[in-house]
Amino acid sequence: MNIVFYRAPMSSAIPVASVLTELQVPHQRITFDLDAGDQRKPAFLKLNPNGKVPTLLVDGQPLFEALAIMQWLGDHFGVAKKLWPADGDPARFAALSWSTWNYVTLGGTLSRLLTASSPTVPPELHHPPLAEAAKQQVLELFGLLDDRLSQQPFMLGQSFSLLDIIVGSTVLWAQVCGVPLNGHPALSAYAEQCKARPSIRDEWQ
Ligand SMILES: N[C@@H](CCC(=O)N[C@@H](CS)C(=O)NCC(=O)O)C(=O)O
Repeated sequence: MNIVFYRAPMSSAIPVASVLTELQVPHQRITFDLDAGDQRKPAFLKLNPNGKVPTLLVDGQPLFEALAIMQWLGDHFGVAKKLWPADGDPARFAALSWSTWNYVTLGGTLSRLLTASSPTVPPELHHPPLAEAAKQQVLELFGLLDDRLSQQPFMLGQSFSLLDIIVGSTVLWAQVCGVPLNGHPALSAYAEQCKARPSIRDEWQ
């Protein structure tokens, strides 16, 4: 199987890079300079009309959206390594639910926080009350993770899985965006553990 991975430093491609490393999937990496507009070149837009990384090319077939890519990598390479539950495994529903929650619910709320306050967004779009409300919502969602992780060390139970790369990477990103973890001790300890995992650590340097 021939896999080409389009990425950019400090981007949404980070967790996908960690998953590829964790699973030791042979692939070719192509690093885009997003400021130079590599992602808008016509040949790439034919693969992903959104002009975004991450994008994977699997035997010539494009696959985009980080969540879809990681769920596919989990199914294809993660099950044999016991890092992703197969269909029929009791942990499968939790893996699908929490990985989707990570992008849609937690990621969506984090994205509202960034739009309302990030220095990378034009100041005329900033909205301090909206930013504060979104930050409080992220903290509430962190509460759900903290509850789960105070009962078990990893998102799926006793052992590390790809779900921890998915959720751990978003928690680390939220920290970069200024959301504190100190009110959530189990989540805080979990974030440290994720940060120390070589497949995650190496992508954040
Ligand atoms: N929902 C997409 C988001 C991808 C995305 O926004 N990628 C950004 C980098 S973080 C990008 O490629 N931006 C280039 C551009 O918008 O021109 C995913 O999860 O894969």
